[in-house]
Amino acid sequence: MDRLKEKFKDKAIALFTELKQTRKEHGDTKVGEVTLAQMLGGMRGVKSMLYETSQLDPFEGIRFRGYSIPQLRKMLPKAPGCKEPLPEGLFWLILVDEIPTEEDVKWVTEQWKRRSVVPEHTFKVLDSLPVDTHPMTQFTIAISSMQTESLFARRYAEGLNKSEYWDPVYEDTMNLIARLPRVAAYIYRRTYHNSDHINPDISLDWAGNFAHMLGIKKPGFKSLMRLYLTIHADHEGGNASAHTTQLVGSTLSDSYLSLSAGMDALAGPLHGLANQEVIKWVFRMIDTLGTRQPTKEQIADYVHNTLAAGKVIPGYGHAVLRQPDPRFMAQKAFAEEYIHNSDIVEVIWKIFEVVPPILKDLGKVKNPWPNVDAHSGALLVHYGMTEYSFYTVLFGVSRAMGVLASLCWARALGLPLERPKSVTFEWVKDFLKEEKVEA
Ligand code: HAX
Repeated sequence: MDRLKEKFKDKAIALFTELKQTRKEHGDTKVGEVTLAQMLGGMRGVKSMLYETSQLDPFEGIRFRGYSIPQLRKMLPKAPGCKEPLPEGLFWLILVDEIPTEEDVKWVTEQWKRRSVVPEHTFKVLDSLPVDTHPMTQFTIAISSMQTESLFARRYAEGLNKSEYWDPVYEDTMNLIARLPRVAAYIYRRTYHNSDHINPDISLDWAGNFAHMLGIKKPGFKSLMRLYLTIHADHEGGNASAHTTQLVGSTLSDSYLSLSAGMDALAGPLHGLANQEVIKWVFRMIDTLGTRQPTKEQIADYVHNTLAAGKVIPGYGHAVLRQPDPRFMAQKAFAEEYIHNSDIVEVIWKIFEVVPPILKDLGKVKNPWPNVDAHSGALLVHYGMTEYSFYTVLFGVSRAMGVLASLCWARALGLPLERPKSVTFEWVKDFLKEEKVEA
């Protein structure tokens, strides 16, 4: 058994035992009340999932196993000559709740290299799709197509003891994460670069090699990818991509099918697709105004027009956060350090000054601040990746680490099939009339 798996097994057995005992002793304890507003309002704040790898505070933002993004930018091991953390280290941390050593991270890099061979039929499946198929659609199809390799599906069909479910889920997870950069780079090169594919560079780390296969050569892009893939990985369990992965996984669908479903959720414009929507909106604004250096007044007018047209301002607002997203702030800090005199970055920073007061004035927006997606596109444009329909795939490659590490935990803890109760509006009206609890 490999060292990460051994460590995971020890921690999982301990937590499984404790969880079982806690449920036995405190199973009837209430952890919250569900109001009608929550039921009709997308279940905001309803505590109904166990999710180990990260937790979101409305004001502090995300903590991965208790560590904030600024802490992790300092503490996680780095590639030689790079100041940004290696995503391999984040994966180790969220899976086994320990800050990895340099040696641990090198080990993950090596493992993912060894496991990175994509089945030939996945490339054939991709090549059979119209080249203008949205990259997120190509991505989910590619992930599903690799399901032929699922060890969990094979071992389950052979008759697997449920105490061992976590083991092939771990193997599928490691294999799948290892292969995603190659799959994503293949989609990028076939869609925008006439299928002029670039072979992997096995001397590089996971994110560095991904940057290399994408073919973006501007210095600093590898550093950006390391940061980008670290900070997008996880955002506790209730967000749509994490929750979908967990829900589908709870049926004992394997890592491939669960992740593919999670990526379908990420592809919605209120979730991960917002990163493409932001830059699309900014490009349109620049075109409409006829300048790459709009004034704050011009931006404010454009924002008012967008709202008047019944649209949202992409990249602003959040279902949980009530402060500027620390993932936005980390990208801003990166730009302040490495990017100077970029019109597109300057526009993003002006929008950051202009939009919050306007959204606050609407009186209904609970969080007027930018989220992760408000900044990422400008960084990518700066390094030369202007094909914004691809941006959510980058998010997806990163998000796979969080949701799949959590899937390992879900199987190790024996979490059951998810099956909440739904009611009809007729039931709601009867309930309110009689204030009677459903039998
Ligand atoms: N622009 C305009 N109106 C907004 C808004 C925005 N950015 N954010 C919220 N609102 C509106 C809502 O549409 C809602 O209006 P109605 O009552 O008329 O329906 C009202 O304000 C209250 O919404 P809320 O409670 O503040 O926000 P929700 O929890 O319902 O929704 C969203 C959270 C992220 C979906 C929302 O803020 C939004 O649509 N933002 C723009 C899209 C976006 O950036 N999505 C990415 C979010 C982060 C993420 O998942 N990244 O992957």
